[in-house]
Parts: sequence; C-alpha cells; structure tokens
Amino acid sequence: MEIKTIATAAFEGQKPGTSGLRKKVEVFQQPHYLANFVQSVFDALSDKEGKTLVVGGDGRFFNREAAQIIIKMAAANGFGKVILGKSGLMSTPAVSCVIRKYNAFGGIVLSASHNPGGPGHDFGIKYNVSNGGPAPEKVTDAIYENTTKITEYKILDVADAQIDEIGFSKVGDMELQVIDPVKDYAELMQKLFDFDLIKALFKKGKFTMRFDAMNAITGPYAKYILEDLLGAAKGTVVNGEPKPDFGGLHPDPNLVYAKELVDYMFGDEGADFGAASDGDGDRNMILGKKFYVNPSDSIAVLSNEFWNAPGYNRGLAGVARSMPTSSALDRVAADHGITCYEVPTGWKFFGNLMDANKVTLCGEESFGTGSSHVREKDGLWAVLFWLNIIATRCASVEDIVKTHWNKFGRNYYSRHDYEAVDSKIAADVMKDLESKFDSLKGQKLGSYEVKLADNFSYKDSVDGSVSKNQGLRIIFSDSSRIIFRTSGTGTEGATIRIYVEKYEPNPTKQNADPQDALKELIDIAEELSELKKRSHRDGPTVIT
Ligand code: VG1
Ligand code: CO
Repeated sequence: MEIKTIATAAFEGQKPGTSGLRKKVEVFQQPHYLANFVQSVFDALSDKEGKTLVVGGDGRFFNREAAQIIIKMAAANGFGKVILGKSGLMSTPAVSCVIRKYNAFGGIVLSASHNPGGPGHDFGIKYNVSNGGPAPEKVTDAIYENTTKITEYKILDVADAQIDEIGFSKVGDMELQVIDPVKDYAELMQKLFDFDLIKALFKKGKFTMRFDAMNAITGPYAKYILEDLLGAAKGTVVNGEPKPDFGGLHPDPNLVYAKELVDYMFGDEGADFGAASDGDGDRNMILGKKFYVNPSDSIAVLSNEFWNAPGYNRGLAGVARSMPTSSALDRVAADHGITCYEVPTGWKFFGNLMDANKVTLCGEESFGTGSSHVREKDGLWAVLFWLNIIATRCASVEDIVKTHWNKFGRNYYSRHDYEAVDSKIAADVMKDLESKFDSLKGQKLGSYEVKLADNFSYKDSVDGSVSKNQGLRIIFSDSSRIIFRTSGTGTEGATIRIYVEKYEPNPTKQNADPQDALKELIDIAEELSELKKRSHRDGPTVIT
C-alpha cells in the first residue's frame, strides 16, 4: 500500500470562519481543495501519530466523497484509527460526544450547518480538538497559515473504504471503525434527563409534539430517542430522512426557514410542543402551542429550571452567553448567585470555560443551546431539557416562559439579518458606524441615552488569549442594546446582523410583538448605520 505525496499549490481564502471553512460545493469539488485544507489541519497538530480521529458529517452533498478522502489522508498521515459514523453521518454534538467518550485525539465535522446543501449550495469542514469542541483560534490560525504555504499532501493509494456497515476494517495500517452514529449520543441523553418521566408524559396520550428534522442529520437521532425510546407517536418526527440537498429546505430552524413547522404550531390543530433543528443538529428552535420561544429566553429558562433535570440538579457552576445574546440569562445568574460569562459569537469560546469547570450551561441567540455534557451546542439536548421541564412542571411552554418573565422581566429581543450584501458596502457601513462611536457617548438618541459604544474585545479568563473586533455595541443607559456584527459563516457577499434588545420589567407590558416593542431601537439602528439605504434593501432578509 503506497503513500502518495501529491504536489499542490495554495488556494486563497481557506480561512476558517465562525465555525470552520464554508464554501460553495463547487469550490470544494476542485481537485486538491479539500485535501489541501485537511493536510493543513493535520500539519497543525503535533503528536497525532497512532492516535484516533473521529469523522462524521451532516449528510449533505459531497459528504461521502469528503469522508473517503479524509480516511485515506488520515492513514497516510500516521493516525492509528478513524472512528466514522455509518455512511459518514454523525451530528455535530454526537461527534463531540464520541470524541470525549473514546478519548480521541480530535475529530472532523463535515458540515456547513445551517447553510443550504446540494449542488450550487454550501459544504464545510471543521476540526474539533480532544475536549470535543471546535478548535480554538490559535489552532485555526495555524491551520490557515498552513493553507497559505502548502506545497504537497499525503494520501494513501487504496480503493474506497467500506463505510456502510458497522464494524472494523483496515485502511493500510490504520484501523477504521464504522459506528452507529446515534447509540453513544442516545446513551448520554439518558444519563442527563428523566426518560421515565418524559415517557409518562407521552403515554397519557394528551401531550402531542412535532419535531421537524428539516431533512437533515437529526432525523435518525430524533426518531430513535423521541419515538422509540420515549414513546412519542410515530410521525412525531417529520422530514426525518437526511437528504443530500435537505429536500430543498434551508435547514436553519428559525421562524422564516422552518415555516412549515411554525405554520403548523400556530394553526388550530397544532401540537403542544414543537421543535426543529439545523443541518448538523446543533441548533434548536422551541415552540409551544401558538407560542415562539426566543433562543435568548430559552437558555435563561433552562438555567433557571436546571433542577428539573437529573443531569443538572446538583447545581450549575456558572453560565455563559455570546455577547449579542440577550441579558435575560444574566438576570437568572444574578438570582442564583452564579457568574454569567460573556464571550464572542461562536461556540469555540465556551470550551475553555467548560474545561475549567466555570460554566455548565451556555447559549447563543442563534438557536444554539448546550452544556458541558459535550463541547458543542446541542439541538436535541435542548429539546429533551424542555420536555423534562414540561413533564416535571405539568405546564405549557407558554406558561413556563410567562412565569419566567413575570419573575425576571422580559428582555424583548430580535435579530435582523441583511444577507448577501455587497462586501464592499457592508465593510464601509461597519467602518463608518464605528467611526461615529467616539462622539456617541452621552448622546440622546430618541428616548435613549448612549452609555457605551465600542468594538467588543474578549479576553479569555482561562488562557488569557484576546479576540478583537467581535461586534459593534451600543449600550444605552437603561441597558437596552443595539449590536452590529458581520457574519462569519456566509458564503455569498457579506451578511450583517443587527441585534436589538430592550428590558421590560412590567408584567402588564410583556405581551407586545417584539418588533413593535423594539421599533424605536430598530429605527435608531438604521439612522446610525444607513444599512437599509446603502445596501438598497427594503428591509432585512430574515427577522428572528
Ligand atoms: C452563526 C451564529 C453563531 C453560531 C454560528 C455557527 O455565526 O450567529 O452564533 O455559533 O453561526 O452555528 P455567524 O458568524 O454567521 O453570525 V452553526 O449551527 O453554523 O455551527
Ligand atoms: Co449547526
């Protein structure tokens, strides 16, 4: 069996973004493109000789081909073993779970997550380290550096490996273990939540649920856990077969892209509980009957109700949220006497805090919730947590959230996305906005007074590393906030996200439509940035 050394040249732009490298499928299909990146990853790792690498993907177009290339390159680069989800499939949280459970050296996730899949759409690749979490910036920086200098890569000259049967085989000297991608993950969930209690909830027959897997990776996980183990009615999981193009769906579980589920839940025949997940299974959207739970509220509710779940009832070490996520979580943390950490957007920033046992639960406004059970956000985990709370409290989703607002106040919250804006226009908008910051402090904008305007910078309290340019913040004296960020996951032009938040302590004023409650702040955001005007748009592409 021959190790081939293939001559190659660097490709531009192989810089990992918020969550790995994401490009159009056609870019990844170019000869050597994927191999260059994989070799750059391997070259950034020392001590990999003889170690175990976990590989899995969300089943999108090019997943199988990519898995074969990675297996052959892992064998040529000295790995001792690859653990692969059957047919190359594994959700992102399950990859994290498997890395941790089998003490693997690291893992590769093949996914562009919430981005659409299939020809003409997106593919992606991400490296996770031995704690099961996304590689920290110092590793992604080293990977990127390698991609700019690469001249050759190593690959084993063998036939494609057998990846569709569970079991062991050899690829050169390397062992390949194909595993059931669901089993280890499902076992972990059973340790964290009260399955008997949730089972009893479904058994009464009155409680109904719909889970929309959006033709992506969570289908097999949700069917096994919800329908087989917990006894939810057959058909509870819809769009449950992973398809290479997600059946044409945009697998982002929000009010716009999971419209089918939202329409169903807001209709008269809707279920008691609704949920959806994204392409790679790390995001979640939670819905009650005719009720939507904002993700920033979701993490706050889970953190307040942690005692309901067996895996968490001994208490929380602390909690954390990404900077743009609403401060509803901070209020819960203050009430419980624990610290709430604020990190930049992207799950990689939570890893150190969890490893140092400083936080147990974390959340992002972008439908991402998770805990230290793995080192990725975890869609189905959040759904099970909610089910556990509903089962213990015998209350509806709406009641649980409204009781929460009643006690803590409501943080009205919304995100406006301007997708695929011309990159130059987007960069200018951000630059011009930041240049106004010095003079903004103390200024009155409508009924709001600016307390702080800055470009968010983060210092990791564990390793001291500093991450700059993490979003433009305008914080008002009443704690309302407007935040502007450029997305690091898009593949077309630039996407600008505007996050708007306002606190309402008065229970009689907590039932407004967030777009109405936030209208003045939304207008201020446009006045300051002129984003709508300068990008020639009527409004945002997506509002959540
Ligand atoms: C987006 C979200 C961010 C999330 C990231 C990866 O990043 O805003 O909160 O961590 O996607 O999620 P950005 O840079 O586009 O705003 V996923 O589900 O794509 O792994
Ligand atoms: Co995702």
